[in-house]
Amino acid sequence: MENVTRIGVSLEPELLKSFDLLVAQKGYATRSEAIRDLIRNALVQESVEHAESHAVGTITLVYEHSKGGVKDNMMDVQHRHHGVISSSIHVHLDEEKCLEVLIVHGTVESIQELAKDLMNVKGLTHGQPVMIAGELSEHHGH
Ligand code: NI
Repeated sequence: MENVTRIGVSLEPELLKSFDLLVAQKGYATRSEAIRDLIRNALVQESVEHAESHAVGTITLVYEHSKGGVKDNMMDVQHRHHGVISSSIHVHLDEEKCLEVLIVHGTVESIQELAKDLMNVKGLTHGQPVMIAGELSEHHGH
């Protein structure tokens, strides 16, 4: 690997033991690889904690399409936040249930507001938005 700086890390035996277990479980080739991953995750986490940071991500929704206007209410929310939604994927899970995954981009705050409004739609089960730091590039047209 080019341009790397070696650093020393001191760990208590118990913590090291647990860490080595994690390394094995996650299938990392080396401790260094695992530590690099942990640091990257922490940096991404840190960046998406700022409301004004840009992020891309997904929001996963499950609902029964014929129940109590859920589809219309959800569509209203999606249209109100159209600037945040890049795309969506709809899968009919069975006769009643639909799975919808929204691909979102924008400030962390705008994604959280969309997720909050979706959460308020009765009959919609949803996951918290999954966000990673980043911005769609200009040529994607936004
Ligand atoms: Ni459907």
